[in-house]
Amino acid sequence: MYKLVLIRHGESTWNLENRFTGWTDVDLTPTGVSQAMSAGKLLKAEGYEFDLAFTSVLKRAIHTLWYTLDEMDCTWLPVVKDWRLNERHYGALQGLNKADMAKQYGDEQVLVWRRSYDTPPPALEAADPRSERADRRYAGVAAENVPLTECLKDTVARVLPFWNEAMAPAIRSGKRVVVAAHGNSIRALVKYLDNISETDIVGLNIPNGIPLVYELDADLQPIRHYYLGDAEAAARAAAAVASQGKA
Ligand code: DG2
Repeated sequence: MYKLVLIRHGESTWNLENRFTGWTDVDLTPTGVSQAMSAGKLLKAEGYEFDLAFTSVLKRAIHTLWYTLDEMDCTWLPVVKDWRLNERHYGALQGLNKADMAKQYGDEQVLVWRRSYDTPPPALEAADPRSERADRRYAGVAAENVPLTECLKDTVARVLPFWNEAMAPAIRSGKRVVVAAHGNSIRALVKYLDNISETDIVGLNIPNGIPLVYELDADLQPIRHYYLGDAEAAARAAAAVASQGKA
């Protein structure tokens, strides 16, 4: 049996301000740092050890990984950073307040933007100063692959190839893997692993900074999954994420 640990980054400055973030590279808040450290403490107390870590190219996830690994005294671990683990691109919504958008457009519309499987939010203009197309961290990525908006289906379409080419082979080779990523890049992975329908994935919310453990069989099929620590607290935190898009 293999174990895979997924961690959504700790609270970011824009999570705190309730703003759509996507590919915007915002930092952790002090609460986010302490959530990442708690994740590390919990993993250490439960006897977890890792051989390889994966994260996105966004600092809220990268720093979460640092703080988590530091608590486990293993910042020496090899880390693979890849844009395909980035958050879902939130298009023209990036920077806007989720509750304000719900007041303006209604809770239902915001739910569609946040959680519909195949309806993307309005796209950024390529020339919009918020576009990441000119960011040199994406210089090696084909321009058409640097999104101007994404729905979850688009995120699955980039996360899955990365799973197949990098993560799954590492796990199969016996490496114990930890992933620090984002609400929607983790939802994309979980949808694939648990074969969740396009309708049911709407109701899945991932809380910040709580390790989500997947036990996988020899074919990397999930046997079971659970949040480490207080399951009720994890459920409350997931419900709070769901409410962020309400007026
Ligand atoms: C959040 C997720 O991403 O937001 O982009 O606003 O995980 O990087 O903080 P993260 C964002 P929701 O889809 O939950 O609104």
